[in-house]
Amino acid sequence: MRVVTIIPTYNEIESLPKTVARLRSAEPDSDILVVDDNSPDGTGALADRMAAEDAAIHVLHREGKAGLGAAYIAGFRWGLDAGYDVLVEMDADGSHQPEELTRLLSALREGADMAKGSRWIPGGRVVNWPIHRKAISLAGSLYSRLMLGVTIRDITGGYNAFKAQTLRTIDLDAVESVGYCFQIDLTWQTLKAGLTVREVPITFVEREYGDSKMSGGIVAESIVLVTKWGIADKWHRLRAKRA
Ligand SMILES: Nc1nc2c(ncn2[C@@H]2O[C@H](COP(=O)(O)OP(=O)(O)O)[C@@H](O)[C@H]2O)c(=O)[nH]1
Ligand SMILES: [Mg+2]
Repeated sequence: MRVVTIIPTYNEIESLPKTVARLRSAEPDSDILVVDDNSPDGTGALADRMAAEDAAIHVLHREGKAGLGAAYIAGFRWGLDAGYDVLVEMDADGSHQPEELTRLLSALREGADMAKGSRWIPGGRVVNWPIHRKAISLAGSLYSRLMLGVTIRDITGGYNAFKAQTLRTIDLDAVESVGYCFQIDLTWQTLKAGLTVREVPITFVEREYGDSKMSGGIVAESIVLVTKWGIADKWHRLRAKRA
């Protein structure tokens, strides 16, 4: 299995080297693609220096901050073109433990089409998260379960591994979300394609350095899109029943 771990960055100059070093030692067979949106703090230039010293590290530079979803889509296209068998999503800020990647990869080996790191199944947990972030995360997953009729406990989670075939099957052009709703979007597209998503327990640790890019707009986008997808899905089911 040729694996590439995609790390999107926006102002992660303190966190990125720590995350990359941990990933290189925990999972030496995984290549790394940093997707930087022209971070004002120089994260992109730092990533270039790391790439110059380590052939497993690659960097994709984008013009400006265009959201997590857009950064990952660009990273997926790069990874698919380069012929990787597995593509992994990982935050730069240390929230996703590189040492736990092996669990996600095992789930794919055991047959899952997408492995989803989950904070909200037995064995999963969050460390140092303020109560309002826990509430947003749990409410987001609950609302998605109700609207979309899925069983996933942590649908907004961003520590995911995909077989290349999964990303080829779902239409990346159809992914509409810009912000973190992207994670719900990808999971929903995978399930709708009839593929299997397996949740794997992870420990999510809140960042020590830098700032979260979470915003009210990101939450609003998720509510609007999940509601829209849920209504469309119920409508299709109703029509299928009548036909
Ligand atoms: N390239 C890129 N990366 C982003 C963008 N927004 C967030 N990220 C990265 O996505 C990851 C998760 O973001 P973070 O702000 O930590 O979200 P939180 O953990 O939900 O608070 C981090 O590695 C960020 O640097 C963006 O617009 N472009
Ligand atoms: Mg974070």
